[in-house]
Parts: sequence; C-alpha cells; structure tokens
Amino acid sequence: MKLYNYFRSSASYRVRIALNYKEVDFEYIPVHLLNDGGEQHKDDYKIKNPMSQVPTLEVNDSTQISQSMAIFEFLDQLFPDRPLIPKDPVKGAYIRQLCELINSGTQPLNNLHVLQVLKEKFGFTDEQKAEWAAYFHRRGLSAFEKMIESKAGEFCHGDDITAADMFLVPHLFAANRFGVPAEEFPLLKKIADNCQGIPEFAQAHPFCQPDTPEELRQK
Ligand SMILES: N[C@@H](CCC(=O)N[C@@H](CS)C(=O)NCC(=O)O)C(=O)O
Repeated sequence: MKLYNYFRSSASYRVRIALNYKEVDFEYIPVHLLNDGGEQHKDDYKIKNPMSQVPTLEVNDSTQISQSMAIFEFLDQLFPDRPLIPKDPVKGAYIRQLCELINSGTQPLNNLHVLQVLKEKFGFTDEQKAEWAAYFHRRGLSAFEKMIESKAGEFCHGDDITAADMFLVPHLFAANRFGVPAEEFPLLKKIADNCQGIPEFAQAHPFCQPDTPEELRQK
C-alpha cells in the first residue's frame, strides 16, 4: 500500500499510527501542503483525492481511500487482529464519538485551507486566524477531556489502545502549534505521554518522517 501524506498533517499522523499498529508495510509518498501552492491541488493528486487533502491510502491502482475514519474501518475489516474500534456496539460507539469529535467537530475548523480562506476571502489578520484556531482547538479538547473522564485509564478507553488515542495524540500535536499546549488538559496529556512510549506511536511522529525538514528532525 502507498500512503500519500505529509509529516505535519494530523490526519496523516493518525493513519501512520494505525498502519504501524496493524503492522502494515506501506510506501510513504510525501505530498507537500505548502510548496508550489500545495501539491494537494495538483491535477494528478486530485484524481486520487478530489478534496485536495491528505491522507490517501492507495491499496492498488483502482482503490484509493481518503478520510482517516474510512481508512481505520478498512484496516479493521482487512486485519481484524488488534481492533482499532471495539466490536462491542456500546464501546465502539464511544470510540467513534471521540474520533468524530476531533475528525468532524474540531480539525476541519482549523484546516489549512479554511485558515487560508479566512485570510484571503474574509480579511482575517494572522492574529485573528490564530485566535480562531486556538478557540476551536480548546473547545474540542475540553469536550474530549470531559467525555473520557469516567472511562479513561492508561488510555482513552481504560487500558486498551484504540482509535481514540490515535486521533487524540495527533490533535494535541496540532493544537500545540496553535498555542494550545497539552498541559491545559492534564488527563489528555497523561494519555498522550503514555502513547508516546509505544513504538507504533513514536515511529509515526511528525518529526521523524521521510519529509520532515532537517531543522525539525528528531536527533
Ligand atoms: N477528515 C479528513 C481530514 C483531512 C484533512 O483535513 N487533511 C488536511 C491535513 S491534516 C489537508 O490535507 N489539508 C490541505 C489543505 O487544507 O489544503 C481525514 O480524516 O482524512
């Protein structure tokens, strides 16, 4: 499989963790979101992903899957061992709800394209853009923390690693870039620290990918 992705993209980071967790070998194809107006907007990439976003998982010449949630469900169906989303309906709904809180309720508001449109079409200053992004990051992460309070253990779902942890860790990384440090959410920070000790998470970190710029690369 080929994963079209970008080192710093939180949705790409989610999928890298899941692929590592399922022990799937994949070819890393970088798509630079800023260079040359953004490689995600090039015609040859838009054939694979008409939304001009990463990640896209290419399974073969005729199967390209975008949307990290769809990729997670696909991986669980193809490789049922080590489920990302529990099969139990109630537990499964709890994990999907946490993933969607990030995937549809928080991350899209801070997406690169949204922030570019706010500036270019609606006249936001860089300061207003940063304020907007921080507001929505805080709103989502506060709700996420509330939602897991009574169920968390080492991870979001007791002591089991699930998709919720794989959505949370990249999102905290993204929020930090917008001036919202994980320290504001002690329970989330604890879980993220636990996750970072797991090789499948650590190997997916943005600072050790093939397209990580030299100045950010973890030594
Ligand atoms: N819901 C999508 C989100 C994909 C997404 O927003 N990707 C961002 C990077 S994290 C992107 O490609 N942005 C490019 C742009 O905004 O131009 C998923 O889960 O895959």
